[in-house]
Amino acid sequence: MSENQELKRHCLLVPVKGVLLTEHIANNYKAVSAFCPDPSDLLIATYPKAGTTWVQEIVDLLLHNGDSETCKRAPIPIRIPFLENTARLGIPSSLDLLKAMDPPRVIKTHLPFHLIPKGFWENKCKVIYVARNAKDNLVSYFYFHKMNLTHPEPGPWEGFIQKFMNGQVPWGSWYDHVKGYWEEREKRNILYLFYEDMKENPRREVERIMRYLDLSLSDDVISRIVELTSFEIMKENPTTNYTFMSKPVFDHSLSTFMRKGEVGDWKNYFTPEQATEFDEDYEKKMKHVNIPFRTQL
Ligand code: PPS
Repeated sequence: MSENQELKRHCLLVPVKGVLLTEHIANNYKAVSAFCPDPSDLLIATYPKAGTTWVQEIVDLLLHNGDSETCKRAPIPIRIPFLENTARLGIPSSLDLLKAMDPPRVIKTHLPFHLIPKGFWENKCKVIYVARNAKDNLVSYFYFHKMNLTHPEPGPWEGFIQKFMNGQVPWGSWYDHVKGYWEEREKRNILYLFYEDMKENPRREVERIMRYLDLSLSDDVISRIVELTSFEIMKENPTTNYTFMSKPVFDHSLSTFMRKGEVGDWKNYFTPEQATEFDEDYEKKMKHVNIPFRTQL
């Protein structure tokens, strides 16, 4: 894409407390940081493209006893507002949406741990964090940059790898993000999930989420939720596949939101040299933590 087209996207990245955010979200941060949740509210936090929508849909179905019709009542960002998001394309700002909802509410965020409004910790809200291995997360984010016209143009693949490694992407460093929540997970009672575990055994992870939410659903309902949240069904579900959001926000002709949903897809994009360079850098950045990421199943 040419520089002119790049400018047309109007996507400046602005640092907030050391983390790059898109301009509209950075400008909204002061209001977001003052948001005070109810103790009954649940937060779903992720680095972008780690499996947010998947967990959102699982949680909504768990809270509605697997009732698929109720869970089609509205597109996912209306059912589960995206905390820091501003108004666009007929979807009101999330702070406005939340004002109009009675607790307990479920809220999505991509903010790193240190940018989460303090009220979530003061009120001891439950928090589910989902993490995905860096290489698959990066590939998914690269394709998302192509189709999300509110993100900067990703540029060539090789250059995007460098941007990701340097945290020069919206919501900043993947490394700091996954470490930030990992280090706080026990103290704050955060349920820390992995995308790869969900792919390996979705039922086990749905049950894990159910227990964290203090719910007890029948085996049949759990089976139904596992089926309704499969990649294939969510890809066809108009409330989860983001077809409700089109240009000038998402251009689905460039890449679909529900793209592949696989573990190990990175092997189709990284050259052996790129993988080696990435892994060497990864070892340095992650050497003080032992987060059990898996890059293949
Ligand atoms: S966002 O924009 O940050 O909210 O995106 P997010 O939902 O976190 O991530 C999108 C990726 O998750 C995949 N996905 C799934 N994989 C497996 N099963 C299910 N049910 C599922 N739902 C979403 C989606 O396909 C994106 O990953 P990629 O690798 O790009 O396909």
